[in-house]
Amino acid sequence: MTTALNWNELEARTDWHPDPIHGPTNSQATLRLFGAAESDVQVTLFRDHHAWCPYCQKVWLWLEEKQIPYRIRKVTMFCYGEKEPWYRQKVPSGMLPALELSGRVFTESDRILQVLEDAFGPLSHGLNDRAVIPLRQLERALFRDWCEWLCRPARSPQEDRQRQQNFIATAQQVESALSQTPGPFFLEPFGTVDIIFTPYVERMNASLFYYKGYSLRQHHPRLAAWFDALESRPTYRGTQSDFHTHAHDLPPQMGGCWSNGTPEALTCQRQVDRGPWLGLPDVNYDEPETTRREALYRVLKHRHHILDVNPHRQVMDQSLRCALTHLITGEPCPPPTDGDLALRYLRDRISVPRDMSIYAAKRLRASLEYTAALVGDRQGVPIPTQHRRDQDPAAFAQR
Ligand SMILES: N[C@@H](CCC(=O)N[C@@H](CS)C(=O)NCC(=O)O)C(=O)O
Repeated sequence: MTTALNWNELEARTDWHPDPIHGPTNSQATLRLFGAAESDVQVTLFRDHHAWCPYCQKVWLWLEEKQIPYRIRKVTMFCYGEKEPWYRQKVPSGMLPALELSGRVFTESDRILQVLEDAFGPLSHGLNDRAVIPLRQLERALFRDWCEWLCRPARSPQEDRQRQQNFIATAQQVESALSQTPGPFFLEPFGTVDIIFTPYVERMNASLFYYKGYSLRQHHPRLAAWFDALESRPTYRGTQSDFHTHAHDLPPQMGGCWSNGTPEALTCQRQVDRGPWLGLPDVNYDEPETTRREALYRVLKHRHHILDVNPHRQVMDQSLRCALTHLITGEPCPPPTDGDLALRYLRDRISVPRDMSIYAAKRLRASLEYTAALVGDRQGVPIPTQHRRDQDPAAFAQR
């Protein structure tokens, strides 16, 4: 057992100093230059603060892959806060993403990709290439079967299984499309089609595991190889989310996600919510050795607000220092009474990649849970499913 390090001692324990503008793809940047001068930037991407919006991820990944210098302005989604009035003036519907290019504003992610393609050239294959169009249609078919299975309550276990069969049949068409090329991607080389599939297949992987006990990576080997190949790209790693984030960001966005209540689903849910997080099939590359220091740096940066929003504010300062002490030293550090509630509240609200990378989040959740368990087994305030105003970014953004 050890005692908690103070904030200065914790500050001294991290040498993680990311460069959001010039470094690898990351969700914190508000400007990306790829070697260009700031005065050359012609593009602004409007995307959501939390990096939850799948259509935003599509455009974001495209810009990163093509290395187009761009600015990022972050906007609040209806499900977690108030839409910024300045954005309503630009885009009256408030919908995301939007893109500004040479003074003109475009919405609808496919239209945006077309505009980008016209201005900067395609990312390997063009959106209207003969090989691309049927694959885009296949992506929408998979999306529909996923929505049907996940987002509409089944009247019976048979109905749930029927929808599962429909989804699997379409996923097998995706498997067969992936097997048409010798490499892991849809077409050679990596390009537009992979980007179009990425946001929702990532969300399918997370949500079907959590709500249906179904692992895409386990049942679909070509999709598993495709994920592995995606994860070899720093661009994807920078936008990649995890199971916990998606399991809880999707319900308010999709109008509900329905568990089939099977023992497999309940086991998966428990692991996603309570750990162990290492070993979940949401990531398959090796853990970098910097992840604990990254997690520490990110918490320190926002610690005042993390303390302010905690419902157990009075014990959170010491409890959090205990968990961070464990994170960085590996030593158990018991928090005060009620530290279990305070720490589990934060454990449930780490969002990937908004706050940190996938492995950093796993390490932080593990230390929060380990430290919480030293004083109690009570769970924190439940995560809402109708909205996520517990995640309102307004106060973080002001800082
Ligand atoms: N068809 C649109 C769909 C965009 C869309 O549905 N965006 C959602 C977020 S994923 C949105 O902006 N909703 C309003 C909000 O949540 O604030 C596209 O491809 O861009």
